Amino acid sequence: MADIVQAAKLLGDARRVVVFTGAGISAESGVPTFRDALTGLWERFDAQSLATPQAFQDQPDLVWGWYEWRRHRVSTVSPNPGHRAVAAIESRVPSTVVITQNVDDLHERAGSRDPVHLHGSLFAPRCSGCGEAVALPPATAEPDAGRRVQPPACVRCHGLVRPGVVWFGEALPEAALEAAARAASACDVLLTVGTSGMVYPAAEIPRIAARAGAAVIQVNPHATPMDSVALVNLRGSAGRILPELVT
Ligand code: BJW
Ligand code: ZN
Repeated sequence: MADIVQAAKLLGDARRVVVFTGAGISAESGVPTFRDALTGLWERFDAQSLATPQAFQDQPDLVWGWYEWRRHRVSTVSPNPGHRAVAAIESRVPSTVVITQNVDDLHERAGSRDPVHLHGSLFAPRCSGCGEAVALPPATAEPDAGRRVQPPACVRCHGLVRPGVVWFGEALPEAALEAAARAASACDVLLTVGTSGMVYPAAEIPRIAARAGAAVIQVNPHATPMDSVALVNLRGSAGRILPELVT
């Protein structure tokens, strides 16, 4: 049986589905993947070093400038057929749980009900001192790529406002991680889409599902460490393969 036919049958027969996504699903919308994120004027920096509490402590204006540039980028793009296919899976199988590592809001804008965000959001900044949530004005003007931008100060404690994302070395939001692990251990099919599967503990989620007996289907144009976990590997872009899976 062709892999795509086998995957569509597994998905069609499933009663409990988890869709686990990474940066690749947003690539065709024009959001660079994490490991390709530093393009253009940002290319002299290293994403893995910038996404750390240490970088924000040492150079808050550099880190805030990067996130403001990304917040603006995301707010100017639209969900693609991959995001819409995920929402279509949810419509067919209402108990579907969407778990994303992405900090964009493209699943929500495609119609996904309540995606679990394991790594936070570009749109939920908070004070680095007292933790208070901070509302920012819409990202209407694009900061120059590569430009430093001073983060705003908290009105309560004057601490620096930081992006509401999970950096390396920080704990994932407990409720989100628990919900993700619970859904993964109870599903029939887990569809993992557009993730390098290199960042933990998120990369455990497909492994939890496989250990619990679920069929793992992977969609990615390239080989990843998840190849050996997946029952079916669909090599190709999310925007092309996912709509084929739900037709
Ligand atoms: C397409 C496509 C198309 C392209 N269609 N596909 C165990 C072992 C080793 C290390 C660790 C471990 N456990 C923990 C660690 C340390 C660390 C870690 O994992 N390091 C690794 C690098 C080795 N983990 C942490 O530090 C985590 N915290 C932690 O463990 O805390 C412990 C603790 C407990 C209690 C108290 C205190 C501490 C936190 C990890 C946070 C990760 N955050 C980031 C940044 C978020 C903000 C931001 O975006 O700036 O999250 S890192 C980055 O990686 C981002 C992503 O969500 C995440 C995953 O990346 P993703 O989505 O897979 O993207 P890419 O770019 O890697 O891959 C894209 C894929 O798409 C590729 O495969 C392409 O082929 C594919 N693709 N086009 C389909 N059209
Ligand atoms: Zn504060």
